[in-house]
Amino acid sequence: MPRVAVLSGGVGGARFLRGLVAVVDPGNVYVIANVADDAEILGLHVSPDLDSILYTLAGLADEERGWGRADETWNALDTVARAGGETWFLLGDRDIGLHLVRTQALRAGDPLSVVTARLAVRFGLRCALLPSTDDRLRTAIVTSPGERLAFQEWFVGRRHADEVAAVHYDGAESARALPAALEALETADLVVIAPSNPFLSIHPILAVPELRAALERRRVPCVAVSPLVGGAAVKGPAAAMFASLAGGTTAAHVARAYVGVADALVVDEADAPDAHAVAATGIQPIVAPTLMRDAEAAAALARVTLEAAVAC
Ligand code: FO1
Repeated sequence: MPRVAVLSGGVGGARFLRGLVAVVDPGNVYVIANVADDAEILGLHVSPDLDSILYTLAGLADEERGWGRADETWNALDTVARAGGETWFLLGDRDIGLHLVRTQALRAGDPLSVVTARLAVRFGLRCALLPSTDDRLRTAIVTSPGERLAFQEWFVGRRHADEVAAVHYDGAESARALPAALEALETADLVVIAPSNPFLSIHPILAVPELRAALERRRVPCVAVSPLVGGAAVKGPAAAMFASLAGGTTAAHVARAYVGVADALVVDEADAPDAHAVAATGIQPIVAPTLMRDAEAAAALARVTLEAAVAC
């Protein structure tokens, strides 16, 4: 069984991981997750990408909303509203329980990776869930008029409506990679970049110098999966960000976001006409259905990704 290290953001990455752990031994899967979306909301430390992965792999995610728990209730938030607190970022009752435990542990001095490992065990995960760093790393968005916003202020507060002129990863330069994440990259038989937004989920991981260096000196294949289908995002602002930051939304634009780190890019059948342009970037195109409509489709995509590595 191959050891697989996966760089992942939230919802798209989580769905891909559900497929992956169905086709390889979860004990051989090491998820290196984005933490640059993390935010302090109502005094609680929220880690959206870690939690999307945790909830999805535990079978507890709200599939339709794409974040938070299924069967959620909002009593705590109703009380927050009544008490005059901030309610722009929706925290459900079930979700809050997790943030309470995480926040208490962080305040007591536990690193995020230690808390996350404990939560992963408690929620029955069999793969390793590794924050990319234990240090403070935060995405900031510069909008086209030049306004600088904290990530969640732009994403949730403004519903990612403002055009993005630049993205900053505050703290990345001095952030130390999580040693277990480095080890996962160094001992993997294969590295996968999940179908996540490169600008919001994958580049903040690669902005940690030790992680980028580990990926650049790897001797094993790295296969990325495109988050765009026919130039559009399945969910979220990826296509709009490719348009404003990379000048287009074709599969070749996605490939260019991964030059130097990926050997192959899995693109959707809708993007087959762009395969030559992907190849021209030096990254091998692999054409396959990439929409993860259900668990079977996600498992099939994981299989294609593993097979692509053999062909690299
Ligand atoms: N996304 C929203 O669009 N609105 C919300 O109110 C919201 C609340 C929320 C609470 C907990 C959590 O883990 C995630 C939440 N998200 C919400 C999603 C999240 O902020 C974004 O999807 C990611 O950060 C982008 O990857």
